[in-house]
Amino acid sequence: MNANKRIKIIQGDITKLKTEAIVNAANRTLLGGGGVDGAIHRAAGPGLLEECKLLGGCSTGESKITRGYKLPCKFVIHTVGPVWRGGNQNEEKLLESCYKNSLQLAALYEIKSVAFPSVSTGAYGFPFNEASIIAIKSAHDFLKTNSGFKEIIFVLFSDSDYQNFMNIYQNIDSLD
Ligand code: AR6
Repeated sequence: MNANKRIKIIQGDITKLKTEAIVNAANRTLLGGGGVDGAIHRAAGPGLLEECKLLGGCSTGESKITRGYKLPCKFVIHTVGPVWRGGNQNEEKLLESCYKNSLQLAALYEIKSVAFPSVSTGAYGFPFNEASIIAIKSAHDFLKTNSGFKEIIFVLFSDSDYQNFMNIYQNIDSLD
């Protein structure tokens, strides 16, 4: 199926999703934090933290996988987005790596459905529009070469982020 038809955009709380895997916007310790990371750990319960403690942290732009514990999803893919430092610290490439590595890890585990939050655009301060373009292009590129992958869902927490993301998605060029 056409890559565009396998991209979904919704507004809501990612911890409620029954998709096979959800992605967590974590930090390098993988030991929890605020934002979506805090929400995922709260909803998953203490088993998630216990498994995360065994992972030895995660570098920026990389991803690691755990089970979902009390979450409705089966797996959590933890990725560490870059902190925005003005744009000259390789932030764009690192954010692209978060999406690519998370999707490759999903494929390795034979996961066919993944939901992403807007990585790095909260506490880490990455400009929303640029981050959204990177997210959409990375997802599209992955789907083009992974025809068996069912869907990539972008979950926007606030209504304004949802509206902005939809606008960007509808107006983005160079998706073939
Ligand atoms: N479902 C979906 N999206 C959410 C949810 C939710 N339940 N809660 C927040 N968001 P952030 P970052 C959105 O700050 O910028 C943590 O402390 C939020 O509105 O969670 O990558 C980590 O431990 C925003 O659009 O992640 C790190 O230290 C997006 O998720 C640091 O924050 C990302 O915001 C990571 O910062």
